[in-house]
Amino acid sequence: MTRQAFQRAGTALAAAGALAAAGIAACSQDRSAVLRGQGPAGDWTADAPGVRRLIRPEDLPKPFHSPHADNGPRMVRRPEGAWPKVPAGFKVDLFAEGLSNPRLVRTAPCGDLFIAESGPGRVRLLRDADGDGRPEVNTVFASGLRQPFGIAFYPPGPSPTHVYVANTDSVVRFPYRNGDTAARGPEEMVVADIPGGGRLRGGGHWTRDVVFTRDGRRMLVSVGSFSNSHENPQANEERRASILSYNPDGGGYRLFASGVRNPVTLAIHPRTGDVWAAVQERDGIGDDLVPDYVTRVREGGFYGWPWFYIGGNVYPGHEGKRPELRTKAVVPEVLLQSHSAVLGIAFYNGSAFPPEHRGQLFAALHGSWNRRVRTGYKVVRVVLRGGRPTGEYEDFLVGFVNQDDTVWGRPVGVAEGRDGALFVTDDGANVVWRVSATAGSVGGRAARPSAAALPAVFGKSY
Ligand SMILES: [Ca+2]
Repeated sequence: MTRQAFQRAGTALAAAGALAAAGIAACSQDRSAVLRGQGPAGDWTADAPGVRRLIRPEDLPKPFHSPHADNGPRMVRRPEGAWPKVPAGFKVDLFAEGLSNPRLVRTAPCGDLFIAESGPGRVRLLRDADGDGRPEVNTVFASGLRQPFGIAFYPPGPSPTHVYVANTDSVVRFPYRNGDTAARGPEEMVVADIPGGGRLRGGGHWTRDVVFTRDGRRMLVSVGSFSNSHENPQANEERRASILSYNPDGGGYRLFASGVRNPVTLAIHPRTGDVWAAVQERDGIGDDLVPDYVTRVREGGFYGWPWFYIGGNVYPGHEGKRPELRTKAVVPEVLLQSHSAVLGIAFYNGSAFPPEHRGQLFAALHGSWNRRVRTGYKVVRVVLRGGRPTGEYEDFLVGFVNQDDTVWGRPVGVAEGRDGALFVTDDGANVVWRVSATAGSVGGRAARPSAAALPAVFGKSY
């Protein structure tokens, strides 16, 4: 069977599975309908706004339960009439288009969106000054960067003095004041020796994120592994598959967490101060292994890589190694469909969305390249209760995969705007989407805060 025929067969099987679970789509707004485990209903054909999933460590199959797939998406232009789908009470607008490889997005305290255009090595700034849902200012804040991804405003709070940018191999910063549309001074080196990856250094996970703890005293930098699961002992994995901790000036290095294969993005919970990470897990041992995850990260925690996964499961090829670490491997809190390719995460701290969407975590799933039937290609809501994960996650923004298996959009970054909308970068269509609550929805309100409300919003803790 050719690979394409195999994919078609897989898609047909999945569709049958989805039909068998016919209640799923019809009950997509029914909070009691939760898809458990992985399997046929876990792919894109069962996606719809409101569909919830719960994957537990005991749901994992054995390694090599299915063949390894290599079927990255064939990207196409958005078909006529296609548009991202969101739950009732929300709408999606195209905020900006014509960007170049838009990746991570973060909101400045003044409301400007800072977007890493990793390919061309720059940070773009978008500003919707008049609140009409389109940016009047669209400009380059900084350029000449090296595969930039992470962006952080320092110190935390309403009046940052610097914008930090995580290149693949360093952390740099620029002097900044609210309202600046271009760096007001030259780049300053903060950490010059982050292990780099990707196009410049010939391999390995290349994205680096940077965030500050809520008290502003520590700077956390996430660094993915060089290899899949350290199959080649010669590969240099020093200070990789880790979250590194520094003083904001780049001194005071220490290890914050280890064994986290590819912690693409980090987020600090605005009220609890917990450190959260979105982590991509391993490839090559089947369609339903290893689940990507989103979790609170314990300082000093070891998350298994490369010898173990999702707790003490032994990764094939590492049998008998490091037995003393097996019981120490922390089980992550929210397991996502394997190969979803989780990228951006952001807390929703605003009040424009209906109540059940407040205080929640949104996660962008870039989409699988190594699963027979695609999964990901959507934004999900990680369901929190009182700032803690429940383990469940729910489809929020879907619809980027066509029936013929081509793909027209790939979500990367998510950020809450000052106006309470959710912004999503898409490096498949090279656009930014804006998701807002529609007038008249439960808990909805005018998208733009009144002038009188601005200072309070402005001063909230990011
Ligand atoms: Ca505007």
